[in-house]
Amino acid sequence: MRRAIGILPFVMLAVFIMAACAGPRSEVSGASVSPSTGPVPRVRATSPATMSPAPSVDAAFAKWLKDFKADAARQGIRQATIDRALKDVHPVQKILERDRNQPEFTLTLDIYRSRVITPTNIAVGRRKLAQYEPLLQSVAAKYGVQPRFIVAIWGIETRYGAVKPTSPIIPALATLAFDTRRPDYFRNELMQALRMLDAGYATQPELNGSWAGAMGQPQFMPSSYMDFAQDWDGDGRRDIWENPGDVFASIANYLASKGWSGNETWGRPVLLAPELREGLVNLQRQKKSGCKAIDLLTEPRSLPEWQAMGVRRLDGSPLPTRDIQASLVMPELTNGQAFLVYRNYESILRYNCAHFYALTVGALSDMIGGG
Ligand SMILES: [Ca+2]
Repeated sequence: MRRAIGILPFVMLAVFIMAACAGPRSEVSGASVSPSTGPVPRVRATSPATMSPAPSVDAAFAKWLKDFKADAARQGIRQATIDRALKDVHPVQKILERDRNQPEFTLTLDIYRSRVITPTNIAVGRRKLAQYEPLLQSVAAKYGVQPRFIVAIWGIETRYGAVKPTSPIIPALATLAFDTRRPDYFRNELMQALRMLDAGYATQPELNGSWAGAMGQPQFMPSSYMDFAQDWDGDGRRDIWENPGDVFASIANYLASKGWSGNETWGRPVLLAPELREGLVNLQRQKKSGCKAIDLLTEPRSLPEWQAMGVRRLDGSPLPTRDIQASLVMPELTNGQAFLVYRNYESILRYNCAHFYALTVGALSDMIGGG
């Protein structure tokens, strides 16, 4: 993985995002596999560079797979689907290695953001916004999500659809479900992938994605596909792989279902009084949301309250007087930049539970613009 990092900045970014993830779709990140990387070699590959598993791994996996197949049958998935989907599936050693060796947080927010928000990515985002404006406006009207946010997420996940991850997701999900780190999460995702096949939502050759199973231009996990993907053009298929309307509507529907407010933005960078910076930890929420990044936000307060506590716009001027609830976030703790974020920011964190991701979506959406 580190070898690829040097070659492909986007892969590194995606891996970095992944390291911070905990949300429903965010066990993985977007654009985490470059089209040039190709399918990940299987454990049984004979390449000298590929580690061979101990025989006991194969035996343990075979037992696990037998149990999973029986479970899938009990859950009503047709035997033919199960047999076809899981034929010749083996644990993928490289995926186990990636999952167990996710890199430390070494990027700063500035570096991270500058690698995602390049002049090219901004220019392409603006061009896509113009190219698809009528479609995006229609989607925005239905779901109440501003086009610039849909385009920003699309751009960050798969570079506006240009990146097409090519790892078969069934072996990837089976490997991660068999692994001991997060078996329940990935077992459910594998089951949902089988449901997609059983229902004819996708064919097995179409089920390609990132190394951890995120699919299509919005990088949905199978469970997110089942729950949130949309058939915008009404052709009977929720095509998050190729159909722009389906892609946009699926992203918008996901955000809308996570509480998006179409007449608010995401937040803004701010200046803090020094004592507020030091005392931030005392203001953090006590609840557990399932997303660590959300738990690290402060309890929401009104803008006038934050103003009274010493928060200002970046230029030092007073905050807007608008009656809106905001939380304070400092993703790099006491030394880094501070942001006041609104309700929509949490919706972005539900898409991918990482502050760097959500802040970058916000910043890119501001630069793409368009309301
Ligand atoms: Ca469709």
